[in-house]
Amino acid sequence: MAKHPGTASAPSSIDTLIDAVLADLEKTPKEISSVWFYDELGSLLFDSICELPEYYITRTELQIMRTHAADMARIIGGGAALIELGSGTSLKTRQLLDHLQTPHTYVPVDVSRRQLLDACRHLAHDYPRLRITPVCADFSRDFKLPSDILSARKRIIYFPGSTFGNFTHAQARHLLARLLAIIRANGSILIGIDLCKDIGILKQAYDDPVGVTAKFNINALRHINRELGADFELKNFDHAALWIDDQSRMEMHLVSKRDQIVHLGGRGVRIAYGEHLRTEYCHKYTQDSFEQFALETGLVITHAWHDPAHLFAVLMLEP
Ligand code: AVJ
Repeated sequence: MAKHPGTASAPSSIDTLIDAVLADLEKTPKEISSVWFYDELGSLLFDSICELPEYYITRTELQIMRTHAADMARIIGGGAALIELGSGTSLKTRQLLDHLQTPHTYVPVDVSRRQLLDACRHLAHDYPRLRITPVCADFSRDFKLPSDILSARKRIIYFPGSTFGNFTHAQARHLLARLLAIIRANGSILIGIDLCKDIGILKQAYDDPVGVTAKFNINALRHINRELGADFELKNFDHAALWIDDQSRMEMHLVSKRDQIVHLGGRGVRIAYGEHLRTEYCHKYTQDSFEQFALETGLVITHAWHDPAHLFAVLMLEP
């Protein structure tokens, strides 16, 4: 496979990224990893998506936390280490921190160092007695936890945002197994799950009439062009949001509007008229289907909190 003209001895990180994108474009259907959504513009576009009336997820989960965080905190009890996966601005976490009895420590885990340190600075000001141990890591891969976590009475993994749905079932099983190893015998996992619902609602949530989600999706190509020197013509792609019933998931795609060749890393990649590039999948569960899934990993649902319309659920899982 063509290499970016990196150093002769070892491929640069650009080489590695180019090879990963080329490998994704060799799949059937072609894929573009959703990690390319989140450059600065992509993060702003996602913040705008969260404000859209059609994108119910963020506001619904926040409402569940506002309504039930005291109950969740009572069940968690004092002296727990709270480990949050993909912590972002830690907005939802504040609902828990406001009610947790003397938490042992808070461990926000996020891949964005800037966002992580920014959130920690604000939290340290607002919760002066809270011990905060940030971990800059991609939680979808193995990551090291600070040693003092092991001395906490119990470990709680907080995994909000329905991000769990962005993993395939095989990846999700592997992730749950890794989380089980972290919480061990007496810990818990508090996880946000987007529930199955009317497909029309889902289609609107992932293909809003104003076109913000379309811009968010297509921006991934702009990000690749800028970072890796590719030449995707953004106007040659349409956004599409599809419901894949047998997988119980929404998929976001970019659809080629013509026969075209995209150049990347010295390679030409042919993309045919009408060909799809899959950029994200978002699995939707019923509580029963998720329960079955968790049981296979040795976890049971001990508590469930929903919004009144049952659009979304926050579930407490225990070994
Ligand atoms: C932030 C990954 C949970 O999958 O619903 C929003 C991203 N994609 N609109 C999701 C997203 C399209 C969102 N996650």
